[in-house]
Amino acid sequence: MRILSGIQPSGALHIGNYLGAIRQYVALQDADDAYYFVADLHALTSVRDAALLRQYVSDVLIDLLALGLDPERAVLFVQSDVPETVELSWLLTSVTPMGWLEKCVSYKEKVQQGLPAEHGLFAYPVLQAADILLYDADLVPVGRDQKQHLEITRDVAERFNNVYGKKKPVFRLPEPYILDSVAVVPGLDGRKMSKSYGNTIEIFDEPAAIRKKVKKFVTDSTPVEAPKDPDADPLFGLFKLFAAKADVAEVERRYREGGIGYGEVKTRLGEALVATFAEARERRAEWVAHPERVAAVRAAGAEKARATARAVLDRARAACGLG
Ligand code: AQP
Repeated sequence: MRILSGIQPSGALHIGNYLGAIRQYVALQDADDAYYFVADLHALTSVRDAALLRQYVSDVLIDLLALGLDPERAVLFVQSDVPETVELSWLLTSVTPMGWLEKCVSYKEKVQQGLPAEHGLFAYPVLQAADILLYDADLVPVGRDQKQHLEITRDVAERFNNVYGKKKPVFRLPEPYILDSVAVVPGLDGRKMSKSYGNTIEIFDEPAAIRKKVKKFVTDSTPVEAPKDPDADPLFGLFKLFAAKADVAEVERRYREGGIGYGEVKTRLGEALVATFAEARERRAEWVAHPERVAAVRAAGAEKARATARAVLDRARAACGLG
């Protein structure tokens, strides 16, 4: 079983990225053949400052290492270090109907949010299909926002197989791996936590900044003594994902009975977040102090990823008559 997933270096990683994706990356690296990458080519659609993009790539690589990805167990690489990706993307784009991309929700949403309607943003799902198909991935751990893109990847693979691989399929069809409990982690305003909504809690902010941010969580005006429905409250939803079981049970009971205010829940959530990432914060400082080790991880990952990618790209090129 081969696992593959990527994460954009378009800003600091947030706890939605962690719960929705990175925690699964770490869990799956032990049992399986895993490839994880920093999707810098994708970030070009939103980050337009070269120095900043370099910084984000380095930060995300370090964040992934700090959060527990082990380069001895998983291949950790940067997308643009594998130029085969872009070539495969063109082979795939040549068989992708426009209509499939036109129906993508994420493109429409980003344009509505003010990103320019550029071809890179529009064709993003094809590049993503190349990312996945290039490694013969079986399983792709992602948050629910990526489900539609995964469906497109499968459709594009099937279409390529139908056009060029009638005797023997060229691409393996991947499956998404989405955990229901963390498929959409809520942000400070109750919508999906997302860099572009400005409602994120960053994993590696300073503890004081994390505590302060959590205080901004938008809540209703139900008084402290009134009973509240924990299942309908995004703040409790987040608390449940980070706090110890006994604390969750206690807070849940007090929600139902009345007698707990949102301020207390926010304070306790802040503490739970700081505690959850304390060890990772220490590991992060170690990696930051040794940039040469990070560079070595990146170079080794690129070499391993390219070897796998080359074989698949050659298969695809041969199938469609190139070379
Ligand atoms: N709120 C979330 N809940 C669950 N999963 C999430 N992911 C992101 N936000 C949540 C998952 O994290 C992985 C990497 O995401 P990404 O940074 O590459 O892109 P994204 O999904 O577009 O993240 P953002 O913050 O929402 O960025 P913008 O605002 O730039 O679009 C993916 O598996 C994603 O599902």
